[in-house]
Amino acid sequence: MHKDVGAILLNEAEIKARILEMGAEIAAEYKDKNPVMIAVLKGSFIFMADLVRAMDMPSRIEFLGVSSYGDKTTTTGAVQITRDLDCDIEGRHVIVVEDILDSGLTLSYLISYLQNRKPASVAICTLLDKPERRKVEVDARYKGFTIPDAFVVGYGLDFAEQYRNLPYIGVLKPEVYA
Ligand code: PRP
Ligand code: 7HP
Repeated sequence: MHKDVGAILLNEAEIKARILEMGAEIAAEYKDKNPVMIAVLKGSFIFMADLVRAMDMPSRIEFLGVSSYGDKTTTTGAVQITRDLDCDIEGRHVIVVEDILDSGLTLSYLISYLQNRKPASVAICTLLDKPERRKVEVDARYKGFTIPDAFVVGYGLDFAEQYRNLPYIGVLKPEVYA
Protein backbone atom coordinates (compact mmCIF):
# COMPACT_ATOMS: atom_id res chain seq x y z
CA MET A 1 0.00 0.00 0.00
CA HIS A 2 1.22 3.54 -0.77
CA LYS A 3 2.67 5.30 2.30
CA ASP A 4 0.22 8.23 1.98
CA VAL A 5 -2.83 5.94 2.00
CA GLY A 6 -4.33 5.17 5.43
CA ALA A 7 -6.68 2.38 4.36
CA ILE A 8 -7.86 0.61 1.23
CA LEU A 9 -11.57 1.23 0.75
CA LEU A 10 -12.06 -0.80 -2.45
CA ASN A 11 -9.56 -3.31 -3.76
CA GLU A 12 -8.90 -4.20 -7.40
CA ALA A 13 -11.09 -7.31 -7.38
CA GLU A 14 -14.07 -5.47 -5.85
CA ILE A 15 -13.79 -2.65 -8.38
CA LYS A 16 -13.49 -5.06 -11.30
CA ALA A 17 -16.48 -7.17 -10.24
CA ARG A 18 -18.73 -4.15 -9.79
CA ILE A 19 -17.76 -2.64 -13.14
CA LEU A 20 -18.59 -5.90 -14.91
CA GLU A 21 -22.08 -5.70 -13.35
CA MET A 22 -22.49 -2.05 -14.32
CA GLY A 23 -21.37 -2.71 -17.91
CA ALA A 24 -23.85 -5.56 -18.26
CA GLU A 25 -26.67 -3.41 -16.86
CA ILE A 26 -25.91 -0.54 -19.27
CA ALA A 27 -25.57 -2.93 -22.21
CA ALA A 28 -28.98 -4.45 -21.44
CA GLU A 29 -30.63 -1.01 -21.44
CA TYR A 30 -28.73 0.67 -24.30
CA LYS A 31 -27.88 -2.19 -26.66
CA ASP A 32 -29.80 -0.73 -29.62
CA LYS A 33 -29.14 2.95 -28.84
CA ASN A 34 -25.49 3.45 -29.81
CA PRO A 35 -25.02 5.93 -26.92
CA VAL A 36 -22.33 8.59 -26.67
CA MET A 37 -20.24 7.68 -23.62
CA ILE A 38 -18.75 10.91 -22.26
CA ALA A 39 -15.86 10.49 -19.81
CA VAL A 40 -15.38 13.50 -17.56
CA LEU A 41 -11.62 14.04 -17.45
CA LYS A 42 -9.36 13.58 -15.86
CA GLY A 43 -10.59 11.43 -12.99
CA SER A 44 -12.76 9.03 -14.99
CA PHE A 45 -10.17 7.90 -17.54
CA ILE A 46 -9.48 4.53 -15.92
CA PHE A 47 -13.12 3.82 -15.03
CA MET A 48 -14.21 4.64 -18.59
CA ALA A 49 -11.59 2.31 -20.08
CA ASP A 50 -12.79 -0.60 -17.92
CA LEU A 51 -16.50 0.23 -18.23
CA VAL A 52 -16.64 0.31 -22.04
CA ARG A 53 -14.79 -3.01 -22.18
CA ALA A 54 -17.50 -4.45 -19.93
CA MET A 55 -20.22 -3.30 -22.37
CA ASP A 56 -20.76 -5.73 -25.23
CA MET A 57 -22.47 -3.24 -27.57
CA PRO A 58 -21.70 -0.33 -29.92
CA SER A 59 -21.08 3.13 -28.47
CA ARG A 60 -19.16 6.30 -29.29
CA ILE A 61 -16.42 7.39 -26.88
CA GLU A 62 -16.04 11.08 -26.07
CA PHE A 63 -14.08 13.10 -23.52
CA LEU A 64 -14.98 16.30 -21.74
CA GLY A 65 -12.30 18.08 -19.70
CA VAL A 66 -13.64 19.59 -16.50
CA SER A 67 -11.95 20.85 -13.35
CA SER A 68 -13.14 22.39 -10.09
CA TYR A 69 -10.93 21.06 -7.28
CA GLY A 70 -7.53 22.48 -8.26
CA ASP A 71 -5.02 21.27 -5.65
CA LYS A 72 -7.58 21.13 -2.83
CA THR A 73 -9.75 18.47 -1.16
CA THR A 74 -12.93 20.58 -1.34
CA THR A 75 -14.50 21.99 -4.46
CA THR A 76 -13.77 25.59 -5.47
CA GLY A 77 -17.38 25.64 -6.70
CA ALA A 78 -16.21 27.08 -10.04
CA VAL A 79 -16.56 24.44 -12.75
CA GLN A 80 -14.28 25.02 -15.74
CA ILE A 81 -14.52 23.23 -19.09
CA THR A 82 -10.94 22.52 -20.15
CA ARG A 83 -11.72 20.38 -23.23
CA ASP A 84 -14.95 20.20 -25.27
CA LEU A 85 -16.61 17.28 -27.11
CA ASP A 86 -15.62 16.35 -30.67
CA CYS A 87 -19.15 15.56 -31.82
CA ASP A 88 -22.68 16.89 -32.02
CA ILE A 89 -24.90 15.14 -29.45
CA GLU A 90 -28.23 16.50 -30.71
CA GLY A 91 -30.75 13.61 -30.80
CA ARG A 92 -28.22 11.14 -29.31
CA HIS A 93 -28.49 9.13 -26.09
CA VAL A 94 -25.72 10.28 -23.76
CA ILE A 95 -24.14 8.58 -20.74
CA VAL A 96 -21.89 10.81 -18.63
CA VAL A 97 -19.17 8.74 -16.95
CA GLU A 98 -17.73 10.11 -13.70
CA ASP A 99 -15.31 8.76 -11.12
CA ILE A 100 -17.03 10.45 -8.17
CA LEU A 101 -20.19 12.34 -7.30
CA ASP A 102 -19.40 14.51 -4.27
CA SER A 103 -20.96 17.99 -3.86
CA GLY A 104 -22.77 17.42 -7.17
CA LEU A 105 -21.67 20.83 -8.51
CA THR A 106 -19.67 19.39 -11.41
CA LEU A 107 -22.44 17.09 -12.64
CA SER A 108 -25.26 19.56 -12.15
CA TYR A 109 -23.30 22.11 -14.21
CA LEU A 110 -22.46 19.50 -16.86
CA ILE A 111 -26.01 18.23 -17.20
CA SER A 112 -27.30 21.74 -18.06
CA TYR A 113 -24.31 22.26 -20.36
CA LEU A 114 -25.14 19.04 -22.25
CA GLN A 115 -28.94 19.55 -22.21
CA ASN A 116 -28.44 22.82 -24.11
CA ARG A 117 -27.22 20.67 -27.02
CA LYS A 118 -30.55 18.82 -27.19
CA PRO A 119 -29.56 15.16 -26.72
CA ALA A 120 -32.33 12.51 -26.82
CA SER A 121 -31.50 11.60 -23.19
CA VAL A 122 -28.74 12.07 -20.61
CA ALA A 123 -27.94 9.53 -17.87
CA ILE A 124 -25.17 9.64 -15.27
CA CYS A 125 -22.92 6.70 -14.46
CA THR A 126 -20.63 7.28 -11.47
CA LEU A 127 -18.23 4.80 -9.92
CA LEU A 128 -18.37 6.42 -6.47
CA ASP A 129 -21.11 8.33 -4.69
CA LYS A 130 -20.36 10.35 -1.54
CA PRO A 131 -23.91 11.45 -0.57
CA GLU A 132 -22.94 13.06 2.76
CA ARG A 133 -21.18 15.86 0.88
CA ARG A 134 -23.99 16.73 -1.51
CA LYS A 135 -24.74 20.45 -2.02
CA VAL A 136 -27.07 20.12 -5.02
CA GLU A 137 -29.38 17.26 -5.93
CA VAL A 138 -28.11 15.08 -8.77
CA ASP A 139 -29.75 11.89 -9.96
CA ALA A 140 -27.24 9.21 -11.03
CA ARG A 141 -28.85 6.35 -12.98
CA TYR A 142 -25.86 4.02 -12.40
CA LYS A 143 -23.78 4.02 -9.20
CA GLY A 144 -20.89 1.70 -8.41
CA PHE A 145 -20.34 2.21 -4.68
CA THR A 146 -21.65 4.53 -1.99
CA ILE A 147 -18.71 5.68 0.13
CA PRO A 148 -18.34 7.59 3.43
CA ASP A 149 -17.18 11.21 3.71
CA ALA A 150 -13.44 10.68 3.32
CA PHE A 151 -11.03 12.00 0.69
CA VAL A 152 -10.12 9.08 -1.55
CA VAL A 153 -7.46 8.58 -4.21
CA GLY A 154 -6.49 5.95 -6.76
CA TYR A 155 -8.11 4.32 -9.79
CA GLY A 156 -8.07 7.73 -11.54
CA LEU A 157 -8.82 9.91 -8.51
CA ASP A 158 -6.14 12.38 -7.49
CA PHE A 159 -4.96 14.80 -4.89
CA ALA A 160 -2.88 17.58 -6.50
CA GLU A 161 -2.53 15.39 -9.66
CA GLN A 162 -0.93 12.49 -7.75
CA TYR A 163 -2.08 8.93 -6.91
CA ARG A 164 -4.27 8.45 -10.05
CA ASN A 165 -2.23 5.34 -10.94
CA LEU A 166 -2.97 3.39 -7.76
CA PRO A 167 -4.90 0.25 -8.78
CA TYR A 168 -7.20 0.43 -5.70
CA ILE A 169 -9.26 3.20 -4.07
CA GLY A 170 -7.80 4.28 -0.73
CA VAL A 171 -8.36 6.95 1.90
CA LEU A 172 -5.65 9.61 1.75
CA LYS A 173 -4.01 10.25 5.13
CA PRO A 174 -5.23 13.67 6.37
CA GLU A 175 -1.65 14.76 7.20
CA VAL A 176 -0.89 14.71 3.45
CA TYR A 177 -3.29 17.60 2.77
CA ALA A 178 -3.59 19.26 6.24
C1 PRP B 1 -13.41 15.62 -9.43
C2 PRP B 1 -14.13 14.40 -9.98
C3 PRP B 1 -15.47 14.94 -10.37
C4 PRP B 1 -15.70 16.06 -9.38
C5 PRP B 1 -16.69 15.61 -8.34
O1 PRP B 1 -12.86 16.36 -10.48
O2 PRP B 1 -13.43 13.83 -11.06
O3 PRP B 1 -15.46 15.46 -11.69
O4 PRP B 1 -14.43 16.34 -8.78
O5 PRP B 1 -16.87 16.56 -7.36
P1 PRP B 1 -18.19 17.42 -7.11
O6 PRP B 1 -19.35 16.49 -7.11
O7 PRP B 1 -17.95 18.02 -5.73
O8 PRP B 1 -18.27 18.50 -8.15
P2 PRP B 1 -11.67 17.43 -10.30
O9 PRP B 1 -12.19 18.82 -10.36
O10 PRP B 1 -10.86 17.06 -9.07
O11 PRP B 1 -10.82 17.20 -11.61
P3 PRP B 1 -10.08 15.85 -12.10
O12 PRP B 1 -11.16 14.91 -12.56
O13 PRP B 1 -9.21 16.33 -13.21
O14 PRP B 1 -9.30 15.28 -10.94
C1 7HP C 1 -13.46 15.06 -5.81
C2 7HP C 1 -12.49 14.16 -5.38
N1 7HP C 1 -11.29 13.82 -5.89
C3 7HP C 1 -10.59 12.88 -5.23
N2 7HP C 1 -11.04 12.28 -4.10
C4 7HP C 1 -12.23 12.59 -3.57
O1 7HP C 1 -12.66 12.00 -2.46
C5 7HP C 1 -13.01 13.58 -4.23
N3 7HP C 1 -14.22 14.12 -3.99
N4 7HP C 1 -14.47 15.00 -4.95
